[in-house]
Amino acid sequence: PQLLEEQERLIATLIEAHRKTYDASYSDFSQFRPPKRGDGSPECRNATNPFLMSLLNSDMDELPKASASGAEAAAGDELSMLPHLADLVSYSIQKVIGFAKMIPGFKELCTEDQISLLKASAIEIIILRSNESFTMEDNSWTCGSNEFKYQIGDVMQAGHKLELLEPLVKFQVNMKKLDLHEAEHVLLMAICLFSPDRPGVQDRCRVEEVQEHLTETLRAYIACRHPLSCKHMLYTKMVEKLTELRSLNEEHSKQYLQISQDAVNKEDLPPLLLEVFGNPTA
Ligand code: 0VQ
Repeated sequence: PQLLEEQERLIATLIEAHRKTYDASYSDFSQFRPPKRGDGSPECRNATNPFLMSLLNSDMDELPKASASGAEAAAGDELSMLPHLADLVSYSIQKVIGFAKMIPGFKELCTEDQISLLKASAIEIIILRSNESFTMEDNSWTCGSNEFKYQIGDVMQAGHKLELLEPLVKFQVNMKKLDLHEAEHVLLMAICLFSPDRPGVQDRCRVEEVQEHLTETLRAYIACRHPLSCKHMLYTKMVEKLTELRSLNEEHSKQYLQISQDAVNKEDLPPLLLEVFGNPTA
């Protein structure tokens, strides 16, 4: 197969849409509430035994007052990265919405279907687009300075657990290894968005039509643009990534529900996040 002129235009539109909505200088990140990382102090590392810690570290043989010990500081460190990461994800959702609106066929859907597709795919598209900042050098998402370098431990300090983070990092590494062209990267995000089997979608046929057009364009692109040596099975591997994203999405939903219930400061979660991922107190 060869790339039709119309498919070339579609790819150009998607690349343009992504460039307009993904700022690779990450200059907006300083506007989010600041990241707060554990200070690495003994109290912090041993947050589960603050009283034992303080007795072992002093000559006194009396229990310290709860407020004077590391108990509160340590407890206060829980979910310390949540405000920053919640702002980053809320910002990312806004960018994903901007990207979606520029995909041919999205605006033609009714608003209800647009909402259903975005709600269901937002975290998956965020996981995909975040691969651009992910580096296999130290398995981190590096978004400029050290302040905006995110490692597993940072996402754990937002309340997430290894059940999500371990497969998430594996996913990022395997995505990186696919070494996708920008055209393939943006097509995969668009294909992910136009999944007809998401909950609540009314006009499944319209969504499926657009998705098939996107997948046909991806197959044609790989067939004629990707070097012979590495296009072997690439399309299949990309489709497998969509399956992995579903399971990451499911685990994220579970952990997000727990985080949103644990969060003492309800302001930690911006309104857009509550609308997209759910508001347990609503
Ligand atoms: C940071 C997005 C982009 C870039 C870097 C994100 C990064 C996740 C899923 C584990 C964040 C989840 C956050 C929340 O669950 C909570 F509550 F913890 F804050 C939220 F907000 F959803 F509710 C990164 C984080 C996550 C997924 C992938 C990557 C690292 C820059 O490329 C770009 O949009």
